[in-house]
Amino acid sequence: MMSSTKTSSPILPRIDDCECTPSVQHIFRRHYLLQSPMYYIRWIYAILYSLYLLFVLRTPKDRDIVGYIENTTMAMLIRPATDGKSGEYEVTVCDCKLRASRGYKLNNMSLRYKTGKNGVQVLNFTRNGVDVTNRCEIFSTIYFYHIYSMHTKSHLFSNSLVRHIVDNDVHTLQESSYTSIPLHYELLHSSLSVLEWGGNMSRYLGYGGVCIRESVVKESRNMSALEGHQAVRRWNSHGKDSFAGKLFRSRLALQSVMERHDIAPKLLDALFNHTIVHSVDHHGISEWSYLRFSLHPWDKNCNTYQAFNTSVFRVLITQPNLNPLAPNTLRSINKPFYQDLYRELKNIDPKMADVVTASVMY
Ligand SMILES: *[C@@H]1O[C@H](CO)[C@@H](O)[C@H](O)[C@H]1NC(C)=O
Ligand SMILES: *[C@@H]1O[C@H](CO)[C@@H](O)[C@H](O)[C@H]1NC(C)=O
Ligand SMILES: *[C@@H]1O[C@H](CO)[C@@H](O)[C@H](O)[C@H]1NC(C)=O
Ligand SMILES: *[C@@H]1O[C@H](CO)[C@@H](O)[C@H](O)[C@H]1NC(C)=O
Ligand SMILES: *[C@@H]1O[C@H](CO)[C@@H](O)[C@H](O)[C@H]1NC(C)=O
Ligand SMILES: *[C@@H]1O[C@H](CO)[C@@H](O)[C@H](O)[C@H]1NC(C)=O
Ligand SMILES: CC(=O)N[C@H]1CO[C@H](CO)[C@@H](O)[C@@H]1O
Repeated sequence: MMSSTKTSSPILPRIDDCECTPSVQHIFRRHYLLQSPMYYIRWIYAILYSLYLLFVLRTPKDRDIVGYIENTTMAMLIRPATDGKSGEYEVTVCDCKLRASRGYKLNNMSLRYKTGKNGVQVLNFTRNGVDVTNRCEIFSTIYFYHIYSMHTKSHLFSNSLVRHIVDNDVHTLQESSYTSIPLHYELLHSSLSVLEWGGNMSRYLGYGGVCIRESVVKESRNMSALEGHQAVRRWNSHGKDSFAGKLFRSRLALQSVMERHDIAPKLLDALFNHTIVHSVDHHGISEWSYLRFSLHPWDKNCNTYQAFNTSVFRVLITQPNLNPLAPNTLRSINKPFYQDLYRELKNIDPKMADVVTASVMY
């Protein structure tokens, strides 16, 4: 049962509310003990595996670009072509605030593609008003926008949600408080972060995220791409078994499980992003980016060193990285709420249900 609500503050999208205040100290301790060592262990694996991958990865093709967009939260931005041509779709981003190293800035981008009997075809792509035809650059630009803007939005409500769970002692959701706040603290303040800080990059780990931290925080303040339920309703039009359709059905499943377990309905969207959207999106990112491309969207081609950097980044940061002894997946938590949710998600897609975690863990 939900305990009485001491504070009724709304759950807010604040990525930078990640300081170690007294009430969340135990979560920082748990994170340093159980989750953060996984990055050091996995680093060795990432290096070795990436050396092998250099021999097998191929450059992105049109179907990789479209597959990536349709099977990650980028799917939320897909619209039928404005001139109404059937089978043609557009993805358009304006007023983006993201900056990359070496002084580059992504202001806007627009992709148009076609699906049909002969497979998919990218028709045109513009970035900052300039046409780009190189498939590597197109993929890399979309990847850059997705991980630092769209995906980041699934992290945004987590700090506030965790503080709500802790401050109100919501026992049913205890597992949903793990790791998220300390993880965000490390991303925004640690010198080991994968994000650049004033153009500086961690020298210790040897992988190279290329986005500037301050620009990620700035971009995260604009949630208009996710305008509440409108966005959610639109997903259903993609078809029941598309990525977006499955997310739509998962949200309904979460809603009914929350009702059964007496969890305040106001937590729905935050909890949805924090558990299902975040982990399923990570899974999509890593499945659809086993390719040879540079992390920097303005690199004209991808040399061996850049391909290696990208691969280390993917294995270490985008691939789900969990402590096998404390994975915090729904499946592994032997408590009624999480087991109930796991069962419902399994009816939608068993593979998807297995990757969902109770909180933002990586
Ligand atoms: C892409 O091409 C179509 C016609 O082929 C054109 O109408 C549209 O404006 C172009 N889009 C971009 C972003 O260049
Ligand atoms: C896109 O960005 C470029 C500059 O980077 C700007 O000149 C252009 O007007 C922008 N286009 C749109 C549609 O906002
Ligand atoms: C970035 O590195 C430069 C040169 O090493 C240093 O002077 C500067 O203080 C660093 N900036 C930050 C924000 O750490
Ligand atoms: C690869 O990562 C290292 C370490 O962060 C970075 O210094 C380097 O610039 C990156 N190289 C490329 C080509 O992205
Ligand atoms: C927020 O992002 C949307 C596109 O996702 C854009 O149209 C809008 O202009 C942005 N707003 C601000 C204030 O940057
Ligand atoms: C996250 O929550 C917001 C606000 O409740 C919601 O509008 C949005 O659709 C969710 N984001 C994603 C990626 O599902
Ligand atoms: C693996 C997977 O889920 N692939 C899906 C990617 O998106 C397309 C279009 O929505 C689906 O048809 C695929 O099944």
